[in-house]
Amino acid sequence: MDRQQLRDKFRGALLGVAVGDSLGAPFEGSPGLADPLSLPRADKEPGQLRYTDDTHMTLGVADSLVTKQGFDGAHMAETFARNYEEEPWRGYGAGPPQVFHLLRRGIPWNEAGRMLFGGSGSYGNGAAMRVTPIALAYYENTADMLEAARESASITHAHKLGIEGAALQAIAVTLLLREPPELRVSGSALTEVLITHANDAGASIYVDKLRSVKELLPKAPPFEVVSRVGHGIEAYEAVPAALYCFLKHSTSFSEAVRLAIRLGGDTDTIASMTGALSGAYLGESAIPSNWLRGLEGFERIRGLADALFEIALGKSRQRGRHK
Ligand code: R7I
Ligand code: MG
Ligand code: MG
Repeated sequence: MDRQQLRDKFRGALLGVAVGDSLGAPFEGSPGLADPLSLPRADKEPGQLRYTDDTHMTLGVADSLVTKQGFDGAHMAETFARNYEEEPWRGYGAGPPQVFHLLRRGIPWNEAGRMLFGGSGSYGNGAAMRVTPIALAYYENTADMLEAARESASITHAHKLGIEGAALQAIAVTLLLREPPELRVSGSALTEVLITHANDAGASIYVDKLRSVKELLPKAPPFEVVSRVGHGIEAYEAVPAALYCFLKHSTSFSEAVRLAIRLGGDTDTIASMTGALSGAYLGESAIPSNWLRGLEGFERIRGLADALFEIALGKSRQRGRHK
């Protein structure tokens, strides 16, 4: 794959997060399954598509990776807390602000997340929804990527299911970055890789849900996914649901994101994770230009994708030298 195509995929993944989030946000919590929704037109004013916490936290991950040229837990936690304090109205889940409060009381970044939900940590989808920049920066090295994905997740989502949701989403993004879109991804093969990962991690609920995704994919209509997989705020529902939406329409960014929104439930987050997968596979060039034009922070997000691309290339050169 040439450099230009790979950079297009990096941009597509990060812009995909923000576009899916912004388009899905007005429908968060809707029952879904209704008649096809007419999505807001975004071709009027730049900035009309406003993103939520999903993108806000993703940009925090990206900023921290770029500043530190890799994962630094204390720095990333501080970045999250500061961003939240500046823009607390982005629609955050209940857990992360509690973690930020604990951090401000001096609790270390790698302990605060574990103190939530009676000491079990959160299994919300908030770590998976923001993991894309980790997948980008470490896209060539699965072991390093998984370590960074898991540690970054644990800052706010220390429950094993919160962490493994982030790991699964990150693996899917890296595999799709490496895949040239002309080659038509095999949904069944990609889902199998994720099932193996979930199995190895001992996360059986993901194994079950991913098996359902695989079974449901060839069938029509797609909405059985809501009853079998779910569309909720839990990572073990939202991550497999996003994979389903992407695979169901793997050659069309807009169809995949529209399906995620039509499923209802946690629409901004599922559409955002669907957008990350589709963008990583098809590239920025596959995202409708009116959506990109309307996106809040478009230039900044694209610039961060380019900075992550440079980090990834730097890591690749370093690995080459050490071989
Ligand atoms: O995961 P999180 O950051 O929320 C992300 C969601 C996305 O939809 C965003 O768009 C935004 O709207 O919020 O926030 P958390 O509070 O960590 O997790 C989300 C919810 O999952 C919690 O508020 C709980 O309702 C539930 N939850 C749990 N419930 C019981 N026991 C998460 N972990 C637990 C648990 O261990
Ligand atoms: Mg949100
Ligand atoms: Mg959401």
